[in-house]
Order: sequence, then structure tokens, then C-alpha cells
Amino acid sequence: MQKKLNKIAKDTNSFLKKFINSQKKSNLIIPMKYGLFSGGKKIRSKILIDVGSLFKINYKSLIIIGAAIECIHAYSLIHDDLPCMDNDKIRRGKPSTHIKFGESTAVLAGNSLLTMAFEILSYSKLNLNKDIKNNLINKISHCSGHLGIAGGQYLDLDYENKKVSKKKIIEMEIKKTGKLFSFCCVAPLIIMKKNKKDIKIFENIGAEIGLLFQVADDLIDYRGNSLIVGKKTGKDKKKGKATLISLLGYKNTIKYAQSLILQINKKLKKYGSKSKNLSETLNYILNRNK
Ligand code: GRG
Repeated sequence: MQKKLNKIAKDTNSFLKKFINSQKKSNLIIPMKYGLFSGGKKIRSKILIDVGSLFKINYKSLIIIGAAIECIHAYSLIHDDLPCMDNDKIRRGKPSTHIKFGESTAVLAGNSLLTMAFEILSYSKLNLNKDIKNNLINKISHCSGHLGIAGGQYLDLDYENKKVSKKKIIEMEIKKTGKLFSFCCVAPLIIMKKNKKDIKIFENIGAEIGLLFQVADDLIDYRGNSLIVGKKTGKDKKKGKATLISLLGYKNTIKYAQSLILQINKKLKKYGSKSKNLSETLNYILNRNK
């Protein structure tokens, strides 16, 4: 698994470096590169490639689409660490972007990474027709905005130090984290021009994978070693974050995550051995230590 992630990271970073270096220089390029290339597991790109392989989508196109996803992911991490959000000084074992470059630069580098995702999806060398590119941009915009990542982040901050129901916590985690995974799962179906019903099925699988990812992230925050994780751990409790662990306890949350994996695998059954890679990624997501 680690070997596969390393290959995806190498191919994605090499595309992104070429893409950025082909543009005119600006003062924001260094902080943007810092947010993009300071590590990162590339798990979202792996999910995209796993689902893409169910539909035999060309690897090169998936790497380019994955690069756009990683830009939005890097943007969300830069903004998540800001003092007005989660106020975290360390990310991926290094000073957060605003610590290294200052707050205003971090905000602008984040904004520029968001718009770069759209530039990449409309890139002439992404070998897809214009309608498909338009549909991909429409979907990723929807997943990033007030009904997706940004809306989920709002709820995450709003729920601090409040008693929140299980349903609301799940809804918040699906928006904050799940929506970008939904895009990873749906992009291959958009490329294949699948019908609305199939798209909905994969949107839900993506939301469940994202929820699993966020629950695993919360478990890492609860029990993880900050030196391995590359950021402070035990923060959720200190900040009064509404998580499933705060509501159900540690052991029940692990059981919940395991039941999510069973639920997702059930939906993948009809793809037989072709879904082996995706199932392997689900186990990695739950058992990782960073
Ligand atoms: C509108 C895109 C957008 C952002 C603004 C700040 C914000 C709103 C949203 C934050 C969303 C967020 C940070 C969710 C947490 C998701 C999560 C668990 C991130 C960690 O992902 P990993 O472990 O990171 O894949 P690496 O370092 O491996 O890339």
C-alpha cells in the first residue's frame, strides 16, 4: 500500500511542479508550493485511482484530476490551521503555512490553490471533452463550497463546546471531509457519462469513505503520537470538538468505523475482484497511524 501511495505522490507532485513552473512567477508560488509539497499521503488521489480502475479510466487523466483535488485539500489545510479556525502551528511535522509566511500570505496562497484546481480541471492537456470538464468543475465546486467543505468547517467550529447529536456530528463530518471523497468517487463516473442513479450510489460511497477517514482522524487525535502524526494530538478534547468519540467513547467509535467498512464493502461487492484495491485502501484508512 505504501509503495502505491508513494508512486501516486511522485506522479502527482511531478505534474503539479510542471504545471506551476509553466506559469509566470509570483510572490505566492513559494507558500503555495510549501502547502502542496510539504508531505501528504495522497489518499484522496488513491481513492480516485481505485474507483477509476473499476471503470478502466486512463491513469494519466486520473493523476491530473487528483492533482486538482490535492490543491483543494492543501488549501483547506492551510486555512484550517489559521488562528481564526483551528489555530494549529504544526502541520505534517513542519510549521503551518501561516507560521512560516504570515497570515495574510497563507490566506492568499490558500485562495490561489483553490482557483488552481479549476485551472487544472480546465487544462487543455487534460484529455477529456469540454462537457466532461465542465461537469467535473461543477461537481468539485459544489463539494468545496457552503454545502461541502466550507459548510462543514463552519459547523465544526460552531459545534465546539456544545452538546451535539450523533446525526449532526455525522452530517458535519460528511460535509467537512466526506464531500471531497465524494468527488473522488464520482469523477470516474462523470468521465464515463454514467446515469444519475449510479452517480448517486458512488456519491454516497464517497461520503461514507470520507466519514470513515474523518472518524479515523479523530481516533488518531485521541490516541496518536504527535511525533508520528506530524501535528499536535489530543486537541479535539481540549478544544471541545464535537466528535463521535466525545459522544460514543473510543471503543464504540472503532466499532462504528468497522461497521462503515463492512457497509461500503457490501456496496462494492458487485464489482468483484476489481474492487480489491479500494477495499485495501479502506483498511489502510482505519489502521494508519498518521
Ligand atoms: C472551502 C476548501 C475550502 C476550505 C475552507 C478550512 C476549511 C474551509 C475546511 C477544513 C476542512 C478540513 C481541514 C477537514 C479535515 C480533513 C482532514 C482529516 C484532513 C487531513 O487529511 P490527510 O490526513 O492529510 O489526508 P495529508 O497531510 O496526508 O495530506
